[in-house]
Amino acid sequence: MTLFKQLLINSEGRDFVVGDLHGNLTRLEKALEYHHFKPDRDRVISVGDLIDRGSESLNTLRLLSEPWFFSVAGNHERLLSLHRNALTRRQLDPMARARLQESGAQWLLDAYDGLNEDKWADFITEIMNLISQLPLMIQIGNGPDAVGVVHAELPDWDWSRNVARLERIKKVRFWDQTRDEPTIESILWGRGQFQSLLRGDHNDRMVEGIAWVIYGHNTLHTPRRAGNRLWIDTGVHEKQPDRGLSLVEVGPVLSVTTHFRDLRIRTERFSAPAPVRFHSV
Ligand SMILES: [Mn+2]
Repeated sequence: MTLFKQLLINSEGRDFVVGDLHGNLTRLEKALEYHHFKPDRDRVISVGDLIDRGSESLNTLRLLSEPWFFSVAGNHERLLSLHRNALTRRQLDPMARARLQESGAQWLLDAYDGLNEDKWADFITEIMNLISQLPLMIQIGNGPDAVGVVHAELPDWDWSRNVARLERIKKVRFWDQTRDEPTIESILWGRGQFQSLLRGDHNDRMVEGIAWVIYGHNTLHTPRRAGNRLWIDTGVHEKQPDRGLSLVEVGPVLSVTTHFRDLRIRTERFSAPAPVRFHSV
């Protein structure tokens, strides 16, 4: 198994790509209710960062056992896996503990401090098993209409060249090793492309070989598009009224709905940018 996952087109129902959940399962359930989500035929694909900061981290991660739920990994899942040995042996050093605390993993540290030996072993085993299923890139559908899902950014501007990078790395090896994999870590951690977008650079730049790429990781007030790239993390874990959870209904036009904390709901539609014309020589 590789770190790339392809989902066949969902001809029976709808697909929703959802922004960073950060332990806010109830907010997702409310949003899905609004969209009349049908678990027997619709699907949810998450951009990663299921855990930390919110109070429902474990149950949000457990969504991975649902047949209708899929996710790429985010840097928060990766951070736990980088500390897996120390966590499993219960030998966190103060620096690792501070790093986890800073990233919002108090839910995990509470269990680390509070559970007896057997319960902790079960707890950490379940978490690491769930995390190590995660791919780093998901492709929904096939051909020119396919939609890509990635947590942070792509190291390459051609979709299939990124897929090729992942296919060189065994999934088990990636999740077992406790150090970074330099050729692909920007998929989980990168912020450079988003920062250049904020500076106004590369606003129309396209990722070749795919209709759309949807990202989380960088928090915005409203979803933002540049070329065929779309960022949808609108900060569900933040307390401000104008932050919320965004979902993209996948189709010929992307329909993006943001469910704000103050209960406002805002929907925006994005049609595919004009295809690049090729001249035959
Ligand atoms: Mn992130």
